[in-house]
Amino acid sequence: AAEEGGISGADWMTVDWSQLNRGDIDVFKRRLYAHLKHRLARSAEEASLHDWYTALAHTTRDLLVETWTDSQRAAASADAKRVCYLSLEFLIGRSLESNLLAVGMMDICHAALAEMGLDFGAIREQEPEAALGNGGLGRLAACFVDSLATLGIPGEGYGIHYHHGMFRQRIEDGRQVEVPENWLTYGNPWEFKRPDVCYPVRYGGRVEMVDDGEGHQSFVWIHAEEVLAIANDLPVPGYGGFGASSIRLWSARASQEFDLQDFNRGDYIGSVMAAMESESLSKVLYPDDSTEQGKVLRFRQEYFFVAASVADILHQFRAQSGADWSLLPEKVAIQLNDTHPTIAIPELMRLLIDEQGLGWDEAWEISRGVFAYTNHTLLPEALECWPVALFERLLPRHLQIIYEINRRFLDQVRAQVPDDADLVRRVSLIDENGGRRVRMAHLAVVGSHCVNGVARIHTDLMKSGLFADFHRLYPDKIVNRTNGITPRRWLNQANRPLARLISRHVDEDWPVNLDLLRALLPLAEDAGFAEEFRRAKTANKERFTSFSGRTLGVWIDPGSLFDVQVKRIHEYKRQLLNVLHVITRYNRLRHGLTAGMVPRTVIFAGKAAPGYAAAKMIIRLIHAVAGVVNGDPRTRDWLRVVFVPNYNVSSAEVIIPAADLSEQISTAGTEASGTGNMKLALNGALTIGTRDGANIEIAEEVGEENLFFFGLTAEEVAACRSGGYDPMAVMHANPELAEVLNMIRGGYFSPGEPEAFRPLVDALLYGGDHYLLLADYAAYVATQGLVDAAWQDAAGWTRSAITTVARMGKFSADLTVLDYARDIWGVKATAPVMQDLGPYR
Ligand code: B1N
Repeated sequence: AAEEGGISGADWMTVDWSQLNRGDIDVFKRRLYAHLKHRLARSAEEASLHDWYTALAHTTRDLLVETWTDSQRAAASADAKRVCYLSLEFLIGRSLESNLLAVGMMDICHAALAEMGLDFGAIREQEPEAALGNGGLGRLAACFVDSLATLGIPGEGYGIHYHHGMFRQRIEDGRQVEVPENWLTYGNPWEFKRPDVCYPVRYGGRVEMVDDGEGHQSFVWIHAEEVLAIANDLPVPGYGGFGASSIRLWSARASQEFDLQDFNRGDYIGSVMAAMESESLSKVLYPDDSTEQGKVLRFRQEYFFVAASVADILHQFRAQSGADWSLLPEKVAIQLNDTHPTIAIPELMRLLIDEQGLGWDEAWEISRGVFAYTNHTLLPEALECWPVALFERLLPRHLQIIYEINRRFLDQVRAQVPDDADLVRRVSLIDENGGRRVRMAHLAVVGSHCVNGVARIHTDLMKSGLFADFHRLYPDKIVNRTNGITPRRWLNQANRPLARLISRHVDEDWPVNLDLLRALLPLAEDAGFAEEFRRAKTANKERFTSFSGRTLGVWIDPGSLFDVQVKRIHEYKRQLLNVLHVITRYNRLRHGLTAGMVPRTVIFAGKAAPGYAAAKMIIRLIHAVAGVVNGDPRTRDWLRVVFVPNYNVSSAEVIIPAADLSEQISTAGTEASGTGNMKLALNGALTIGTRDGANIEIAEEVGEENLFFFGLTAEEVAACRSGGYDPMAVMHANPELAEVLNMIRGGYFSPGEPEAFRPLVDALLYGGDHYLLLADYAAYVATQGLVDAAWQDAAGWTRSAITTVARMGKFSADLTVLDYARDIWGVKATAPVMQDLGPYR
């Protein structure tokens, strides 16, 4: 079923047998059989596809372990500085194929399986995704660790070993239904459990002041609860078998199987329940992307993984460098992936002061030298503000430290800018409006030596908006690091037809030096190459088509223009604007206005946060519109709508290579960067988008003539909002728009329940249309007309697509990570590929 994530691709790989060594294939087979027999106790006759997957994963894992342990040892003996990337999310996806490609064993594996009569495509589908993230932020963390590994930068990711990752999305009656995801049911062959790497994490209780009698006071946290954090390591091989990295994921274990006191009182069940409760800490990923729920369990999760990671970092430092804590910033850089791990700042201060006996100033200098913070969103609803009362109850000592950080910081502000009480109120770490709250972003800014945004416009808006006061106080602190994606997974692995074509024409090192794709530029004018490029795209579209036919029962024409919007469903991303365009197009077709139009398939995929009613209603509307449009014999040859359920890394790997048009239509100023925009462009889709996030920088690279910009700029959005925007007037001025809105509002797509979608339209007409869909509607529809015209010029379209691919080198995560490494972390890359990185070295 589609929601099982099963998009298979038979014959996806072709093997060049002449390059293979007979002996290698035989060794591979022997290892595979050995795992099947000794690990699974199965014979080849008995083995299920899943057994083969497990045996194959272990065979592959054996191949990476050597480099993995070597590079860990090398980093340790070089005593090099290392990077710790703290993230509540790592959206890793499947590992079998990427690991085989990294160690260069893909062809041998294919040959071995083929001789054994096994289908790699089918075996690959057995692997459940490691979906330990919501969307872009979590996938970015996974791409960055891939780059650390490939570049040979010492360091790793730290996160949570969620028992249940991102929920599986089922669609029932056109509605999203969330189903728990169970990726660990059959075990995880990739991970190494480390029960010996284990740290206690404490909560609750009170703080006592101790006086040593000589006027020196110190603080003791008498905690009330304790949980153990156990390490699980996922090896991440670098491409080409040089470096390696890992992701250390913590799982929670009760520090006592059961509470002895309860047990002795005769409450056996109660005592075991308490243990279960502490294990709930790593049970489930919060499925909210860009919204903050303020839930106690989330707060506990954040401290849980932070406390374990910081303890581990200090433990390793001590083992390596002894107890001269002033050296810590020379040995470790800790990157905070958004504010989720920000409690690491007071945690490090606490350990240095309370446990190691350092003075405040010394501890503070060390701490600021170690931490850097990445901001990923400006949306107010996503900014973490934890109630002071929650800190008092769970982390009383951390609250004291935050107060002291704040006291010293505000003194400095008053000294720097006298007599500005409002400034002090605005920048304070404590929000005093309504219940008192800790502003985690302010804590992160004050406690870090560097703060970065994730695309140029986003960083500029941080400086002029959210962090304007901080930018005046610390003019050099806020910098830009535009996001990137790993070319290994997002081109070499996901798009084999194009990757093979590229490798025939440019230096085969392109997966570790994406700028080499520039060699494709002259080929954009070459008719023969263009033909091959189109053939690769068609192969990807056919793979998608056979999947959607088999699993969704929607048969689409691979010759139509594939218009793709895949990402979390959110009002600011404006999937609803896309739907307004689809309905407009439908109406024109119904009225016989086909002039200039080309056949299109509009593809959506994405999950809504379970409590986000508007986003769920948009999913329902997409299905309702699909039902009407796909069923109408007058229009079905011209327009189809497909919603692919359960969007995840694996389905992205199939959808993205098939796309012709990439929809990046967020209200300007709202999408911090986007990374799907980069993946789609790298796979040869042309972008229709707003001047938002990384779209702006993509346009600078690929050329505005090769993409379709439309709509208000961020400045115009701000002006429009403050200048009495009247959505109703916009509707009245545009009869086509009025017709579309009336159809949705009047139940055209929901005849059995005419009011079903009214709230969506009412939010636009009477609710202020916060994301300015109506303001951008006319420009969007007109620009979609330009897309049709461009598509009719097949040669011109292909030229633009090739040019786009050739000019996407800037968005390799390798370059992004190198920029962090050089200026923010102060660490060096050691991989031989560094020689090839030319101007970016
Ligand atoms: O981070 C991505 C960006 O490319 C996207 O533009 C941005 O929307 C995304 C709370 C978030 N920002 N904030 C989150 C995720 C989970 C959560 O609980 C916020 N995700 C982003 C990578 O920079």
